[in-house]
Amino acid sequence: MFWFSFNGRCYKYIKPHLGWRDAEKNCQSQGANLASVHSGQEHQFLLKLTQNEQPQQTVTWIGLHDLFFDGGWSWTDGSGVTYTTWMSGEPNGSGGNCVVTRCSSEGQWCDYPCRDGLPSVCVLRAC
Ligand SMILES: [Ca+2]
Repeated sequence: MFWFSFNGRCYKYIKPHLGWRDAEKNCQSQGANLASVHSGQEHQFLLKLTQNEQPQQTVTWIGLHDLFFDGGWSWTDGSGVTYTTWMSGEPNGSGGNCVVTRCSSEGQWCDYPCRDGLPSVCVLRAC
């Protein structure tokens, strides 16, 4: 699996199913973090990237979580939460403090149980 660049950052789809914390650790081992998303264009880019790697709609970890306190969303790469694209009715807090993309066919987000083993996307700050 390769890194793909968009707007000066690089993204990689991670196929093996990992829990959210292990997915973040796996990204960190490559000098990266789970992906953060800051615009509709970046969201569309990530959706296409994940669709190319896995055509079937598959919920996929990104770096958003509210593990510090309920509803206090933050990105693992330390960037600010300036953009969100939640699926209707989400986040609903049911079982989950970690966030997936591709929850809907448009790739919108849901909060999800952090322990679930899922594919993920890493982002490198520079590439
Ligand atoms: Ca949810």
